[in-house]
Amino acid sequence: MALTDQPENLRLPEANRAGGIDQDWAGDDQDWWDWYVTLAANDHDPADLVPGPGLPDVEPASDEQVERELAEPYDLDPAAVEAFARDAFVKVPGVLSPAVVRRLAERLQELLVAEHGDDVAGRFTALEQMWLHDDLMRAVALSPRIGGLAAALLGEPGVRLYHDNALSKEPGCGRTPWHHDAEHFPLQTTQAVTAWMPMSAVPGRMGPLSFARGMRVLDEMDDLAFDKVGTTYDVAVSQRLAERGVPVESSPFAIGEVSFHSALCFHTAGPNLTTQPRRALATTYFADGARVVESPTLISGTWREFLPGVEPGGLAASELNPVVGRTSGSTGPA
Ligand SMILES: O=C(O)CCC(=O)C(=O)O
Repeated sequence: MALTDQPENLRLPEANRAGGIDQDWAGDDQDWWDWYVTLAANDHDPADLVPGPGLPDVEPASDEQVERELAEPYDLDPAAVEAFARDAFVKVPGVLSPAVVRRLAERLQELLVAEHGDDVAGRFTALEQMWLHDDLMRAVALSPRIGGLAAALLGEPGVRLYHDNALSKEPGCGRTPWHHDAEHFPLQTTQAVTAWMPMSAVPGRMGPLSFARGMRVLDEMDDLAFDKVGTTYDVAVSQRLAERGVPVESSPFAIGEVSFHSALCFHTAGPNLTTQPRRALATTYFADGARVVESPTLISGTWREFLPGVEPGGLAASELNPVVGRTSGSTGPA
């Protein structure tokens, strides 16, 4: 406890400890994740780690094969579009081949170790804006296949890239707190979607992304206050979902399966109780034409890096936000 008797969270940058959430995040993206996972309630310290599934047991694709696959359109079942509109998320099978997953997973391993080293047990390590300096990661972030799926699911003629992310839940890392992304993205639209692309199969013990079913779940949560210090928001969302009987989809991911969740989707992830890092590439897209909100909060983290030169209220269309998905006509970057 601080002298004021207010609870403290030492993972918050000092500049963010006083006041509420209406302030700019003062740390970097990794600081944000190190703080964010402290907002999740965990019953006990993760123990008894078991081996994970390993990487796909195939030869990795060549870089050319990765680029080719990610450039090809995916034949989306119209039922998936309906499911997304109703449920706020959908899991789409076979978006990436096992060989492509393997190649991307190997590259991601190199990038993560270069940035964070290998003494990371129990942490949630992240990377963002990889596409600016890595050709394979650029093929993912600017992928007409993934961007096209995002545009089709949102029903938008064009979607722009917000950012790419690597999300590595290291062995023994606890839960990801319940949240929805509309408060993470400082955008005046909820027409935004994140493609969560696991870099292996993700069994239940590894912490697959889990989703509360329903596009209007936010209506049930409107009165709950975000807690920037402790776990009360995470606990309150979890209790409210149970009280209101909101179904939660918490199933394993197969190799190559990709989930798409709306900015309105409440989601969480379990702890990683395996000895293998639970890794995913997550790319977020939003409707072309969206503007930045007037007052971004610290929950939006390092948003200025993703929208350089764009001020609050401005059009979210910097040079780092190309149109990468279209529902008709060209599917390439604008
Ligand atoms: O990977 C995780 O555990 C959380 C990811 C997440 O919340 C997101 O991609 O929106």
